[in-house]
Amino acid sequence: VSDFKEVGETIKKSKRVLLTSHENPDGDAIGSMLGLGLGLESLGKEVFLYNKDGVPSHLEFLPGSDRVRSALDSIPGVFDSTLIVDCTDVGRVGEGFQDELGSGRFGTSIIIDHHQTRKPSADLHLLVPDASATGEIVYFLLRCLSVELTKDVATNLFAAILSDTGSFQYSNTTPQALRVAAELVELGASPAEISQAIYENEPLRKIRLLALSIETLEVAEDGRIASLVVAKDMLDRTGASRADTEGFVNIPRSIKGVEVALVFRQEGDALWKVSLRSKGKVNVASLAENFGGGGHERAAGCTLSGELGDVKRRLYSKIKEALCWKA
Ligand SMILES: [Mn+2]
Repeated sequence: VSDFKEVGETIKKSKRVLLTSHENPDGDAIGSMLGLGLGLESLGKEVFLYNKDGVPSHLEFLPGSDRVRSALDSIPGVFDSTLIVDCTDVGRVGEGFQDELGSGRFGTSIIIDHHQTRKPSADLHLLVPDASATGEIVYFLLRCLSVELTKDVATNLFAAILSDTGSFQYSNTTPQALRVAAELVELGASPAEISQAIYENEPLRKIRLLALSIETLEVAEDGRIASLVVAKDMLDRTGASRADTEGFVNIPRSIKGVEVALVFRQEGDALWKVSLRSKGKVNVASLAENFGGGGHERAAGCTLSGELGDVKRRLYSKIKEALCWKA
């Protein structure tokens, strides 16, 4: 469903608006939330920003990020509408949010996202699967609302699109994504400054964690599958956090001949969060769905319980099946 008009009308009528996105947020989640929030403020809306996990340090440079609160209790009152960006499943906003959503405090709930869903979970939905990022949808939504896009809004939306297209490298880098990005640069977004802030600002602990994780590099199926492991003790040894594993999966993916790349991140003694990436031959979203996860064709995730060797076997056998159909 992509009804800009109905969503736009609901937003126009709202005075007090809560914006949120998924837990463990990425550049698109934060950038599109901040861009939309700042844009709506220029329309005179009272805007509140919430993310369960706050803003990751590499995104703290984004204008407005200091206003994101990580405790819902610290934001008082009732909202006319609640905008949930970059997140089709209200459950991913964080524990308890979905239950509270029906309490009447949050007004009309609106999901704005570029992912497909079979099971919409809000009152209204603005879903544009052709969009490269939620930031791209927000750009058009703000235009529909006649918001004048400031440099701060442009910076946030550019960061959102930059993140979700992998710096304009992934298959979702459409002509429209590039046109919107060009427009945002014209409005004052600086590609060089934004890229440097996001990609050349890693905490040392993250690189130390990567060094340990790279030791676990493993290839299988004639080099068509490659994986890394991030075990809990590696986090302890380096002082790194789970969020520091962001982007690790690009290392096995970058290897010549690899079709599917994985990172196994230990969440509990026998609990593994798996990130999957595909170069295009295997649809990793449907693969992840076998294990209760999901995502995009080329980027997906799931969580499996069991001993690592067993978890790998179960996943690899599904990947092998998928690879069998492709030369
Ligand atoms: Mn996104």
